[in-house]
Amino acid sequence: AERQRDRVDLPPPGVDNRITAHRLWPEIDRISTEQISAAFEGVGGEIGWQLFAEEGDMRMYRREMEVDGMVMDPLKAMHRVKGVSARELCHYFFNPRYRYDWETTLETMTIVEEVSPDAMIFHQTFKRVWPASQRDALFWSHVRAAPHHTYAVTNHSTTHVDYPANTGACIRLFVTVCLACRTTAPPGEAPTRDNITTSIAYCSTVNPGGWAPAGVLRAVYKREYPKFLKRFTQYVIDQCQDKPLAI
Ligand code: 6CM
Repeated sequence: AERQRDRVDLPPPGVDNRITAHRLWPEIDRISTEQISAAFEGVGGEIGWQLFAEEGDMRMYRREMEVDGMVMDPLKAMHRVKGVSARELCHYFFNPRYRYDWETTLETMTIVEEVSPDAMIFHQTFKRVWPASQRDALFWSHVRAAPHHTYAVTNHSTTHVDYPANTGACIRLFVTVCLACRTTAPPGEAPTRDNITTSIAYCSTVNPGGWAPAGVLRAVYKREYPKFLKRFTQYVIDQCQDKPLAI
């Protein structure tokens, strides 16, 4: 039954042209569109992107950026995985049921609101990193299909009356994340687990929201982002192994 449920709430195939009336929808739509088109732009010719992690097909770049002494380094990662589809990767990234399985920086996660079947608002607290204060985040998350076997999840900070910032022990951080995935099969062949490759573009910009030592923050990112992307992709490969391909 669990396996069956997994299948039915995969993101819908094809482009979703549904109109929603939620107050956040225009922003969700606009930022998701921007993030998805930026995600697949290369880093090669652009100035300022430095490669900081490389392992197998995974490459991670960052651009050092500080605003008022706070680290805001944009991060961009490219990866390729075989045997799992864009739709499957986005399903496991979006669906909160799996988040504790692969997200190791997480302390707590609460579903604040279900905007629609493909959009939710989450409150999360992260594990504290010495000597900085603990952080939390409140963000909407939206999964969508795009042409050419592309699926993407965009997460972006928002506000909610029930979750005011900086009232407890946590400092509120601000995040914009996009996981964009595109699946290809060899020309003329029908896609199967044995012949598909999915290209992943993961972009993240985190504003720590308050003082945090730059050196510590950069060290945390350098260690945690590669760990996240390797662990997450392996998790999806393991989860999908004995399931029919969802393309
Ligand atoms: O994208 C990732 N996860 C998503 C689902 O949880 C979501 C999360 C975004 C938050 C990213 C913030 C991470 C910062 C964690 C450490 C905070 C400590 C502050 C330290 C001060 C010195 O989009 C995967 C995120 C992987 C992060 C490494």
